[in-house]
Amino acid sequence: MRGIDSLDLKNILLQVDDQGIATVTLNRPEKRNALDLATIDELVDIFVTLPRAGVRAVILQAKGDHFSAGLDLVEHHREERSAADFMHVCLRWHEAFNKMEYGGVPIIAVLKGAVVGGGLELASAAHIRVASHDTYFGLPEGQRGLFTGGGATIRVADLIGKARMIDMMLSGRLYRGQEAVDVGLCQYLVDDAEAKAWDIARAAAQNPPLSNFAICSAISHMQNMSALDAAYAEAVVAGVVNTQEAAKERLASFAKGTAAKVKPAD
Ligand code: 1HE
Repeated sequence: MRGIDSLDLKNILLQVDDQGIATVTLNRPEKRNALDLATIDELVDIFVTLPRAGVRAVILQAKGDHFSAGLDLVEHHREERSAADFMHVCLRWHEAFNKMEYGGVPIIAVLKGAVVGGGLELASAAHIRVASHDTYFGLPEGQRGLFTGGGATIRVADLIGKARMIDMMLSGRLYRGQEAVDVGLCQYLVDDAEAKAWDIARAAAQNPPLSNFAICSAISHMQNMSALDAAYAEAVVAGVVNTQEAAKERLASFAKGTAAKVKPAD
């Protein structure tokens, strides 16, 4: 696929199958997939490239027992960054995560173990989060003498509300299990998160790419707009998507009565 083979990746593994489903695997398990700047650079490169390469869906996962321990604290300590340096680090994180959230390709995160700090910020940039029973979520920035810098004030607050986010940061509270689903940190809690993520990715990949593009970019953009502007933008997007060639056959089969009905299986 276009551009994928030329990517220079060291901390992340990337594969694309014959259905156009990409697997992006964080590969620093010995550092609990802590996010150093090189990894963030690789995420930027990957998520600039995948949508343009025609990928239909992405599985975001990690090697080892933990999804991600967040900011590479050892690198951060070693580099003795100035405020300006770290501001630029954060801007790079935002570049990566915005490319994910607004890129128009469904990203399904497979979560396990620690999903903490910047690891939760990364997971929050995916469109769907699937957790296993050992997954736990935290924002330990306060306890480390830090603050979120990878978009948690936007995305985590959006998922769980500001009161819960503030509580997590002040008290070090961790969420896991059904409670994590109930507060909105993940949408699925299953025994086999990878298998579930693949089921979702394969289902999403059946939708026309233009529909998925709208679902995985327009909704996020519209959340940033006034209701009036969002309604206008929605009409424009629907004008383009709902008249696409790829929808015609599906609509024809519905009109003939041969399309699948929208009903629970049992
Ligand atoms: C790391 C990191 C890291 C592990 N940066 N190297 N995030 C945190 O505060 C979470 C910090 N990490 C932990 O609490 C624990 O490591 C875990 C609970 C995730 C895993 O525990 P465990 O017992 O399996 O592993 P470990 O023995 O603690 O760590 C194994 C190695 O990974 C060790 O390196 P080694 O060279 O001594 O073997 C650790 O140093 C390394 N490691 N986590 C660097 N985070 C944009 S702003 C975002 C701000 C934040 O993300 S703050 C939250 C930071």
